Amino acid sequence: SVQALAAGLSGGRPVFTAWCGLPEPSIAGYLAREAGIDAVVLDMQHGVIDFLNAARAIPLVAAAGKPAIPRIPVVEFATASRLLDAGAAGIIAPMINTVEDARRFASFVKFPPQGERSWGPHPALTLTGLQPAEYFRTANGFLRSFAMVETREALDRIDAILAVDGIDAVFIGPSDLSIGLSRGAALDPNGAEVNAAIDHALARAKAAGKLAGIYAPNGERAADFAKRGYHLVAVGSDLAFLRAGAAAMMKAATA
Ligand code: 3PY
Ligand code: MG
Repeated sequence: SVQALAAGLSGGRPVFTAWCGLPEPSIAGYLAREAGIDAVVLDMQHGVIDFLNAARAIPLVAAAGKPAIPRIPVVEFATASRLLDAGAAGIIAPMINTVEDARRFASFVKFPPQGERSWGPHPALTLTGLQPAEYFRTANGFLRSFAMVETREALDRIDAILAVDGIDAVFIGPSDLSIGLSRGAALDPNGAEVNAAIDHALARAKAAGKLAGIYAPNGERAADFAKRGYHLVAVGSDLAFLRAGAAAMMKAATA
């Protein structure tokens, strides 16, 4: 499951990932068992998930045979290494706006000589079943780093961000991107300007031989992104799943 993300992303069909923000680890573990869900994001930026919640959720997601992909808080790159030690298969880093941000993020995801990740992946060794020397030799190849492009600055520099060694993918945040592209005038993640940027970002990632992921707030938008050709499509969130399920069931109950 930890190693499966890389293979899934190059499998010719999109990887659909649930998006968890609620702190109870079993929610991620249960969602990992739902049909159609290939992976689970643990959102430590805007979700209520702290390091311990994430470290406990990762083996529950792995027990379902699925990869866990935490999103770290802004600039907390050291947390990326700790989450990989805990058995995360990839990391999403928000607000990567400069090449320097991208380099710093990649350095915490990749071991030397590619990066500067410190050694100590004890839970990851248990989850993968790899011997230390083999994990060290292969981890840079199977762990995936997603640099979030969600500002005007980042979009302007997307080629340079994609060119950073150790950055495997860009990940589009349509909400922040809409705020940035409108210079703070509007939150409009479904607008024409954002949609054009979404196609542009995917094209640039493909031109660079790298991957692209994106966040979708509902199933319809997720299907749209999958059709456009995104490699990873996050469908969220756990709270949205809960509310949609409650609304549908209560509508039926009170009909
Ligand atoms: C955004 O849309 O800005 C995101 O970060 C996705 O949650
Ligand atoms: Mg965002």
